Parts: sequence; structure tokens; C-alpha cells
Amino acid sequence: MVPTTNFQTLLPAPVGEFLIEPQSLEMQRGIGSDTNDPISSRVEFSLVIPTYNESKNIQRLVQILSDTLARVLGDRFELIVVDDDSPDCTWAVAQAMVADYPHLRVMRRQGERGLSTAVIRGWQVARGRFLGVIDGDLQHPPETLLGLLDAVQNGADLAVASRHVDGGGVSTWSALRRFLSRGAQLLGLVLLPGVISRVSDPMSGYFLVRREAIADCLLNPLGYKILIEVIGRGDIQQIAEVGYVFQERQEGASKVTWRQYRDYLHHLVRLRVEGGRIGQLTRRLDFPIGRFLRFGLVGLSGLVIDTAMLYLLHGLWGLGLTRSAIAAAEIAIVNNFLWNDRWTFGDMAKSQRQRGKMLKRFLKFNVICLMGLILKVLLLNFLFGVLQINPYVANVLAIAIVTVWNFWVNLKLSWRTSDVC
Ligand SMILES: Nc1nc2c(ncn2[C@@H]2O[C@H](COP(=O)(O)OP(=O)(O)OP(=O)(O)O)[C@@H](O)[C@H]2O)c(=O)[nH]1
Ligand SMILES: [Mg+2]
Repeated sequence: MVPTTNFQTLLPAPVGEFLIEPQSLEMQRGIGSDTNDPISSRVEFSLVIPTYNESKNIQRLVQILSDTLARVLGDRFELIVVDDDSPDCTWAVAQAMVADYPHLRVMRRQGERGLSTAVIRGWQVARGRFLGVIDGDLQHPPETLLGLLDAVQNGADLAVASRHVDGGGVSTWSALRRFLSRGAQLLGLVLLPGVISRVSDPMSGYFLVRREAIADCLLNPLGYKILIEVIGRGDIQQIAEVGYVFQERQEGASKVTWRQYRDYLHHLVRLRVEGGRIGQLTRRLDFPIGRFLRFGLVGLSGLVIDTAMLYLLHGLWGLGLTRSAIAAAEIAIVNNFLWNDRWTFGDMAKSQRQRGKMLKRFLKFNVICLMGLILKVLLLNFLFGVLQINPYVANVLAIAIVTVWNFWVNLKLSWRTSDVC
């Protein structure tokens, strides 16, 4: 049964870029000094608890965390549950506790899913100087928080709870799980040594970070391993590690699947590429080169489809040239749109999945491509007719210019996300 709650007070989920402000939004707006919200101005530590179907664990966890943190921080902390609209209504169970636990805030995300993004969305609404994450299934011992907190309060940018230092371990993991965990770490060391070698337990999902160390860094998380994102993109100088023993789950079920291993590999490669030369060039030029290359590849696939369809409709079926050309172009546009929506701008489309929004993107994409076509004809005439450039070279030049136009205008108009809910 869903407990009765005041849904009005649920935290709205941020949308748009995964960017953490150097100061919490409340502080910027001066809400912290508001007597209606006396906690805002005092929060020193914000702990995010990502949850999916943890209704059997969340109450106990909130109780233990509140007691543990109140002992050292008084009321200068907050707990933020970020639940991805769990079918077991974890968000509602948590929200029902807010009356008894004023430091608890609950977010119910409906547009997005995923552990790492949940953590960042939670940090985006956090008010503390120190930001943290802990699993919602009691596998991370809450008392370890005290050591982690002590480390960041004493100057560490990042404090990681580790299974691989003194006092650390895993309770009863199978040989296969140990092997996979260590194998993943080894793979990380090969692909991304600058990040993975900095901590003994890069797979840890239990850590605290100083807000300024990740503020204003555009994050792009994937899958489960939020720590490698923080080390890879943040400004992390001093790191502390505190040993802990990973507990066995007592209630609820694990969400780990093979997909997490695939996402991890993808994440490593992405951090590697974006931290490498292409990434540096992208930042220097302030132009998303990787995204543009994907857009170009999709464009090439459209060209192949356009040609094949023209051959089929006009060459084989004998339809009129103009009608065939229009139909072939539209089919290519649909192909390009679907790939771009899924791949090139997939990260941006994720937060706007509703049918109506997708249709709007598609219509805008169509209009922009049509304008691109007109631009191409004008350019071709100018390059060939006025500048007298060889027609084939002029054609390639016109295509290149129109591709950049199509990419930029679509990025800014079709897939743009606003920062309001
Ligand atoms: N918001 C949100 N939380 C998630 C998601 N997937 C997992 N979680 C939470 O993230 C934490 C870690 O997930 P688990 O499935 O327990 O993963 P694990 O602890 O590495 O693995 P096990 O030992 O098998 O439990 C738990 O609190 C989950 O409820 C998700 O997609 N969204
Ligand atoms: Mg777990």
C-alpha cells in the first residue's frame, strides 16, 4: 500500500546538463537566510541515496543515517533520496518519513533512469559544501561515513570508502563476482590509468567529495560507476581512503546486470577519448567535435539511403523523378532523425522522451534540413557561377558548409534542453 504523503513537497528533478553549481541554488537566491527554511543556510553535508525498489530498506537506512550524522553534525546535514519512480513506491515510503525527519528530502524522477544520473541530479539540488553518495540497501555501513566526513573536513577533495585497504573487504562474494570486479578494475587500469590508478577501489559507490572540486565541470555519467566520472572530470587533488566491508543485502534485490559491465566499458572509452586529443581540441574550439563526427556519419548513411531509394523508385519502379527525389529525401531524413535522436543527441533526447516532444524535434529537423537544401543550392550557384570553382569541388564545399549549418542549428533548436522542469 502507498503511504499517505504530501506529494507537493517532493523535490523537483532538475533537467538539462549535468552541471553542479559552485554554490547551491538556495544560497544564490538568498533563501538560506529565510526563516521559513532555517536548515538551508546551515547544511554542511548533503548525502544522496539513489534508490530503485528499496522500500524494505529505506526506513531503516534513514533512521541509522540520521542518528549517525546528527551525532557529529547536529542539524547541519541533509539526506536526499533520489528514486526513479520505483514500482514498489520507495519514494512514497521515504516521503512519508519527512515529517519525522526534517533533514530528509525526496526526489521522484520520472523522465530519466540510472544510478549515476540519479546521484548527480541529487547533488544538483543539494545545499551542502560536501556532497556524498551511499547505496540505499544497507550494504554500505553508515558508520564509515564518520571517517569519510573527517577526511573531507580535514582538506581531502575526495574521500572514498574502499574494500581494498586496511579494514576493507567483501563479506561473501562469489568467486565469479570477485573475478569480475577485479577484472573490471584491471581493464580500467589499461584504458584509463590516470583515473583508475588513483584509488584502490575505483568501483566504489560510497564516497564524499568537496563541492568545489566538481562544480562547473560538465559531467556526462553512464551506468553505475559515478566515482570514475568524478575523478575523471573533477579537479581532484587530495584523495583519502577509508576501509569498509561491503555487507550482504538483507532485503530487496540487486539491480546489477550484464548491462552495467557494458556501460562501464563504454564509460571508460568515453572518458579516455574526451580526456585525450579530440577532447582537448573540442574544449579549445568550444565545439562538440565528437557529436559532429557522429552527425556526419549519420549524414553519410542518409546519403546512401537517399541514393538507393531514388534508384528503387525512379530507376526500377519508373516513378517521376521529382516525386521519387522528394520521397527518397524524406525517407533519408527519417533515417537521419532516428539515428541522431538515438545516438548523436541521445543524451539530450533522454530527458525529453515524450511522444509530443519527439514529434516536435522531428518537425524542426525536417524544416532545418529543408532550409539546408535551399542553402546548398544557393551556395552551389555562388561557388560555381560567381567564383567559378570546379562544379564537383563546389558541390563538396557546399555539402560541408550545409552539414555544419544543419548540425549547429539542430543542436541549438531541435535537441536543445531548457533548465526548468
Ligand atoms: N535512482 C536509481 N537508483 C538505482 C538504480 N539502479 C540501482 N540503484 C540503487 O543504487 C544502489 C546500488 O544498486 P545495487 O543494485 O544494490 O548494486 P550493488 O550494491 O553494486 O550490487 P549488489 O551487491 O548486487 O546489491 C541501490 O541503492 C539501488 O537501489 C537506478 O536506475 N536509479
Ligand atoms: Mg547493493
